Amino acid sequence: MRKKDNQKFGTIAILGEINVGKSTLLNQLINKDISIVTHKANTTREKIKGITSDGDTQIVIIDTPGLSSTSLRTSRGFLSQVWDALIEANYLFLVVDCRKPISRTLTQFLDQLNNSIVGLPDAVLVINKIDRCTKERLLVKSKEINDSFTFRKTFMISALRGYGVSDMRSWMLANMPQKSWTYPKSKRHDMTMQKFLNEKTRETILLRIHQEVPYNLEVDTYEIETLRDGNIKVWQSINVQNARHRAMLIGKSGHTIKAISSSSRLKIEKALNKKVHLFLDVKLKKRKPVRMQSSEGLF
Ligand SMILES: Nc1nc2c(ncn2[C@@H]2O[C@H](COP(=O)(O)OP(=O)(O)OP(=O)(O)O)[C@@H](O)[C@H]2O)c(=O)[nH]1
Ligand SMILES: [Mg+2]
Repeated sequence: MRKKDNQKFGTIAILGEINVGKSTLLNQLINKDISIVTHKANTTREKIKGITSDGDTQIVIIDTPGLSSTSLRTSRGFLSQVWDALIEANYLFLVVDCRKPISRTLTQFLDQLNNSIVGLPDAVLVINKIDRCTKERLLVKSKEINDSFTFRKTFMISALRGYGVSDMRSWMLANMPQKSWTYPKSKRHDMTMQKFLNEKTRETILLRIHQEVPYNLEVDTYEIETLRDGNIKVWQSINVQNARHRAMLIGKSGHTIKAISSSSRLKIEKALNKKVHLFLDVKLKKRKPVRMQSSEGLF
């Protein structure tokens, strides 16, 4: 680790509506694919921390589940994820998709931030997907959002293609407070191996299944065995709540589950750089209904 006197350390919470590219941005900023990315809504279900250390500065970046009208109003789990991330953070990076008009959900969220009685981190606006918008559109979008909330800075980027990301990284490095690092330099994320494996298979399912993927689907890695040669055996169950979803995931003569298994295995092998034996089964597991909150606000 660097000499403590010179160290800078800070935390950034990435927030925004579903599907705007928050997880793609996290992966770009830490230069590693830890948060799963798909074209489907609600891909990120729990907050994920990435860590980047550069020179004297260490930054923790928190990816969060996407804001939506339902998540803002009804999901206690979601609210606590957002709340925790905001409390921890020195900066809030609000990501928007340049193609999308400002939604009611975003306006409500910005109002809640504006009216918050709790001290909030400085906000930075990140207009993403600039590879899909004209310059004129970007300027209109920037003005529109800057009129409804005070941002310390606005970035226009393409998280997918990496445009504008190095400027953003330089700004982040220059704006972190003087503070000792929390993690060793080599640490890149806070995920356990089990969670990483769960997420890789969940990503494969989201990308493979063309029908609506059951929202309550969970992947559970219940055993990992390291072999003498360093390779691993992994046992996972995909838990679903009704027989129709189970049949959909297994497919005719087990074709779908075989395809999911082989695709997920290849991804895990590539990420871990070792050979993996993956055993998957699909379980019907009824869970107790989660108690939902009514329209209680975040702040
Ligand atoms: N064209 C383009 N697509 C992008 C860009 N950034 C992300 N995407 C795509 O947008 C989709 C959603 O990306 P994610 O990173 O999963 O979005 P998210 O905000 O984390 O989504 P949730 O976790 O569901 O809230 C994926 O298909 C990405 O490849 C970008 O800069 N340009
Ligand atoms: Mg995400």
